[in-house]
Amino acid sequence: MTQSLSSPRTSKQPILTLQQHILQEQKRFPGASGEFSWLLSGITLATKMIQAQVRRAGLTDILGAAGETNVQGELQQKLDVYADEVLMHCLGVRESIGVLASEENEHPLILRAGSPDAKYAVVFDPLDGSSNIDVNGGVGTIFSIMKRPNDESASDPLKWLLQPGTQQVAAGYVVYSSSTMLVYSVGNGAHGFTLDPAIGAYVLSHENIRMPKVGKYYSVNEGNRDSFPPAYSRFLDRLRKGDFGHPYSSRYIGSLVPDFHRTMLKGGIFLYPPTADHPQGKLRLLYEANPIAFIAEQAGGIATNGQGRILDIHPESIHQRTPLIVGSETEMRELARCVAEPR
Ligand code: AHM
Ligand code: MG
Repeated sequence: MTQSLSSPRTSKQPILTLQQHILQEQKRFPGASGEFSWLLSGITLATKMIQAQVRRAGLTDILGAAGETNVQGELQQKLDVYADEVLMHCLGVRESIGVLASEENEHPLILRAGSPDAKYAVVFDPLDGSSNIDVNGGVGTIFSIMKRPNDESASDPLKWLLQPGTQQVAAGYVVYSSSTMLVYSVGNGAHGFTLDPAIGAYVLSHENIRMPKVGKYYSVNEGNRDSFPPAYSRFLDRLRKGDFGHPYSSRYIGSLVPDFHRTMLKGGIFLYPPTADHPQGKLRLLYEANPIAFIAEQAGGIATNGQGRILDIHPESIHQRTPLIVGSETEMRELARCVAEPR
């Protein structure tokens, strides 16, 4: 099937870039100085650099593997290390950021916590699902932004990070797949932008995303099923049998960002419950579950740890794990029913 190209002059839809959208959003905050859009531009620049390398991933076998020198004489890095360094670099120079934390580093990077200009903390997973790189599967970057606390706890940079997800001022992700797409929210809906590689700009393609109230797919690593708490097995049986209106199909990549992105656009449910190997869940609260839950709620979905709302959890450590169940209203309600059943 061929795709038709419409002329920008005749298209009814105005072309809106992410940069313009962020500036528009910022106007909603009286007295905003522009520093927040400058901060977000650090993330967009970094993700453009990351996607450029992700697109070349298969070539590293030809041009040099990680840890080797390639034909241009450059040292090849593993992509997740590269992604981490790019984000650290692009965000590290933004004066408004006091603290950075990443999945790749055990300890947070305290940049300028004492400075009055430093108002934000950013946490990120630079390249989630990176084992998918070897097979041309989708991967993603996930980020969450919090404000410096406005009480005495601000003197401890760790406290900037250990805030519940409700305190996120912005969150988002980039999915590197058949196209590169950035989805973000500042608490005013979730909006998606597709990178146009020809002009190097993220262009608004999915305004005010709404998660369908019910879907057709569930997404879970069924290999772990024997060690799920029994309520999850019961729930999966009921999904398959059609107890909730229709039989469900399964879709699972094993890469959170594209698995969630599909769930948000098509409806349904994504589950990473506690397992024998990961009794606290596998996914990380601060830079995986929280930003995904923020986006999900902004799109009209629900995100829990099986017991309560993800965004209400008070984190105790930066790399803390949590079960994550996120999806459409209908499936999330049925799961909550299964979990509450006496057994
Ligand atoms: P990573 O941070 O080491 O990449 O692991 C996180 C990934 C998620 O993207 C995905 O949802 C999950 O691990 C898949 O785990 P599993 O392979 O156990 O199903
Ligand atoms: Mg990860």
